[in-house]
Amino acid sequence: MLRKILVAFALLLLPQVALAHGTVLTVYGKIANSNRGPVDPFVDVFLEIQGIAFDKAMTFTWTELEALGMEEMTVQYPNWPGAVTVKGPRLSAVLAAAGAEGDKVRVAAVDGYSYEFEREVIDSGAFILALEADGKPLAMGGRGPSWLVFPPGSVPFLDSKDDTGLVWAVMLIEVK
Ligand SMILES: Nc1nc2c(c(=O)[nH]1)N[C@H]1C(S)=C(S)[C@@H](COP(=O)(O)O)O[C@H]1N2
Ligand SMILES: [Mo]
Repeated sequence: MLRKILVAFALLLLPQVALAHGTVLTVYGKIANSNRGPVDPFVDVFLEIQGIAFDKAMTFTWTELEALGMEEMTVQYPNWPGAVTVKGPRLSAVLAAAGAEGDKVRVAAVDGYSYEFEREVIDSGAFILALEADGKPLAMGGRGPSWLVFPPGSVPFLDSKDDTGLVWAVMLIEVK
């Protein structure tokens, strides 16, 4: 009985362990810091089929993102059922860790959706790369592994009637 409970518990934790130790975010483009080399067509098959190419990049595990400092923020958009409290590092902190040098930042998701922001808008606003929402880690199949969240009105000229630009299932950041 105890063994069954332990096994069930371990299985529940498995996805989190994988996210903790494996890369959940890759930052590439105009960056000064890097911890990996070029796209390898075999290893990096999903980047390859999406036509993503770089010579170097900075990768982050869940744990590394968490270590950049978890900030909490509660936001609500008109098309949401209610307010959501997210927790995660500031996007500015992620960009600083990668030594981002460009003035434009494109945040791209697993499904191919992406949105581009001016660096100064990111740095002067409250842009959180959320790892948790309402106390729960974001899931693959949900809005995970990370979700870019900023309050309505953060981006000039972006209509705040819905949450356009709040990229969920974030996988890549391109600094331009
Ligand atoms: N990964 C991903 N994030 C996304 C989108 C998307 O299609 N894919 N759509 C964006 C848009 S345009 C809006 S309005 C909100 C809500 O869209 P959704 O209902 O498709 O999530 O999520 C934003 N983030
Ligand atoms: Mo949208």
